[in-house]
Amino acid sequence: MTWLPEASAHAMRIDLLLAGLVVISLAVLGLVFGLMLLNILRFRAGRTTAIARAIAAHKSWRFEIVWTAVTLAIFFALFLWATQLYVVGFRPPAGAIQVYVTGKQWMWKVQYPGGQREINALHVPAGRPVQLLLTSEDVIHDFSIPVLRIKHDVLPGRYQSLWFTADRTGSFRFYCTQFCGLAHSRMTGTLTILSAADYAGWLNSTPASGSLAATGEALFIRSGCSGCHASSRYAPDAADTSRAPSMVGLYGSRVVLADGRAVVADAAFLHDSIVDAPRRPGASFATEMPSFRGVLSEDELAALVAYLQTLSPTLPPSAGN
Ligand code: HEC
Ligand SMILES: [Cu+2]
Repeated sequence: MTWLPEASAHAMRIDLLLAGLVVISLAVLGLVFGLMLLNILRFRAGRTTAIARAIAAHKSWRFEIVWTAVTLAIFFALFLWATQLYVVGFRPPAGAIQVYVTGKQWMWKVQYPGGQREINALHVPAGRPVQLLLTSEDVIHDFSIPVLRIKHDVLPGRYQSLWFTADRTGSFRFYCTQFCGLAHSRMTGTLTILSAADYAGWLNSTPASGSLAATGEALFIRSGCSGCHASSRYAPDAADTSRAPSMVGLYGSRVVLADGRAVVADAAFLHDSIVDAPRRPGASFATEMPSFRGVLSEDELAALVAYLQTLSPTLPPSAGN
């Protein structure tokens, strides 16, 4: 659709769903108002009531059941169609490029795995899946890229994930779509979709102070994590889990939480565990994990999460999300 630009196959699917909803709603509207009009004309004052009685005698249960069931089936099919699109939006394919996006009154800070940083700008390659890990440093924001038909609330203290594969190059706007204070309306930025070659060139020409994972490794030592957690497959600390669980192989593994739920340790799990360590049932460690809420900034947390992912090298980044 040219009057509503789209930049991904997902956007086209969302538009198709919208068109389907509109068409079916219009059909229902037409049917209801058409029948109303018909009956207004048929039973208008002055016509003999004999016809009315003849028609009323025709009321049948079969007819009632059929039209109720058919309507229900149509709207249930719409529900399944929409649910499927919604669920897909939260399952990034393995190997997606992970980009960390932090909302803050009133700007968007963006960090790339290579260590590049930007403000109110997002560069991505066309044809490759990109996962956004969204969080806020203050109030609730909402990250929306209309041209890709994706948006999600951005909450302080936890990660939300969105993903997309853009399929055309160009520059488009993204927005904060949750009123978040005085300068909310200026909390926008530019999404630039580049060809694979241009993206590689852009990464090279944008200064970065070491990859995100390398920054995270330094932080892991500086913040004291390494005092409790093993983070190397090699001696000396490889198998030492007396003080705390090992970070090796944690990312992408299945973990059981205190409430009995089993979850896959994805980027959001790592982030949320550092902010507030989950109590594992039956865990007995010599130490207790302190909360790092407010101690580490979201930029630092992103670096730590990127680093912890490299400790599961058999998995491509973001697998298992
Ligand atoms: C004083 C020791 C200590 C320090 C320092 C510490 N942790 Fe922990 N951490 C623990 C313990 C103990 C657990 C297990 C909690 C439980 O299951 O009850 C844990 C749990 C975790 C988990 C969840 C893993 C799981 O298997 O449940 C992550 C992720 C984590 N820590 C990362 C970090 C990072 C990153 C840092 C540094 C910023 C850090 N920890 C600092 C002791 C510590
Ligand atoms: Cu905002």
